[in-house]
Amino acid sequence: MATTALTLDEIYALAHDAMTANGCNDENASALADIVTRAERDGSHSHGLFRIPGYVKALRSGKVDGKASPTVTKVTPAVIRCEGHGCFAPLAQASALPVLAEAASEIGVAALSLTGIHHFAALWPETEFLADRGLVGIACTAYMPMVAPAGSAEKLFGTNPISFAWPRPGRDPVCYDMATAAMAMGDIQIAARDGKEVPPGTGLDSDGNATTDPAKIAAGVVLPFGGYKGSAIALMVELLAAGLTGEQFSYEAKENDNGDGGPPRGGEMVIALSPELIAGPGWPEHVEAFMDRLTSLKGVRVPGARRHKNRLDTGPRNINEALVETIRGLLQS
Ligand code: PYC
Repeated sequence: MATTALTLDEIYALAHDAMTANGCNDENASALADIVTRAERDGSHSHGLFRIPGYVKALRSGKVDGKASPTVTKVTPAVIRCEGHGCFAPLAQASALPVLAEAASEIGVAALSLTGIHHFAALWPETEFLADRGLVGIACTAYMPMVAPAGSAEKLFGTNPISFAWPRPGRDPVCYDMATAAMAMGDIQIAARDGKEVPPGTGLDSDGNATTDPAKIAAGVVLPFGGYKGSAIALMVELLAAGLTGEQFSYEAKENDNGDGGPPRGGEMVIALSPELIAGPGWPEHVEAFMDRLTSLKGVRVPGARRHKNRLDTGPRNINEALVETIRGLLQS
C-alpha cells in the first residue's frame, strides 16, 4: 500500500480544512479534527482520516449541520441531556462531557444522553475523558443495521460499539472500545480496500453463506461477536443508545437516513461513576493489586495499552496515499 507521511499537525490541518471547506464553522471543524487526529495518533485508522469522505458526504447532502451549536441541560443533578441539533458527535461531547464529569464527581453517578448527533468516531475519547478525571466511563451508540441478531441472517443491529474505561491514578486507564459485531464495519471496509480476507465467523454474503471476503460481507451481514452472548450485548446497546435516549434505533436510523454514506442521526449514552464515592478511599490500591495479578499472567495485555504506547510516538504517521489525495480533492467544495 502506497502511503504519505503526515505529521499530527498536518493530519489535524487536513481534517480541519476538509470540514471548513464543506460548511463547518471553526468550532465544529476543530472538535472533529481533534478526534480524527487522536485516532491517527493512536493507530485507530478506521476512525481517523478514513472517515473524512463520509463526514463530507453528510455535510454536502445537508444531513449534518456544520454550524450547529449543541445545548446541554441538567434534567436532574444526575441526568444530563445534550441535544446536538444535527452536529457531528465530537462537538456535542466536548460541550457535555465536562458537565457529566462534574456531576458524577459530586454525587457519585451520572448519565449523559446525547441526541440529534451524527456519530462516526471511536468511543474511547469519551470514556478516557472520564477516566482522566478519576471516573469510570461507559459509552455506547447504535448505528445503521449491519449485524444479524444470533439465530437470524437478517440485519437489525448496528455494529453498536461500546467503550469502557477505568481510571488508574498515575497510569494510563484500562480502556477498551469494541464493536459488538465480530468486526467493526470500518475495519471490514479497510480490509476490502486493501484486498485482505477477514477471519471466518465475521459475516455472511447476501445469500446468507459464510464468507471471508470483506466486500461480500459489506453487501451481506456482519455477525455479532461471540454468538448469542454478543448478540445480547448488541441488544443492550440498542436499548441504552436509543431506548434510553429516545433517539433512533438502528433500523429507524436507516429508514430515515438519506443514504448519502455519512453517519445517520442517532443517540449515545455515556455513564460516569465515581470509585472514590462508591468504593471509598483505598480503591486504587485494591484495584492495582488486582491489575498486578492480571498482568503477571503470561500473554495478558491491558486493554488500551497498544493505543497508549502508539501515542508516545509524536512523529509522522503513514497514511494511505489514495485517501490523502481523495481528501485533498474534497477541499474544493
Ligand atoms: O465504529 O462503527 C463504528 C461507529 C459507529 C458509530 C460510531 N462509531
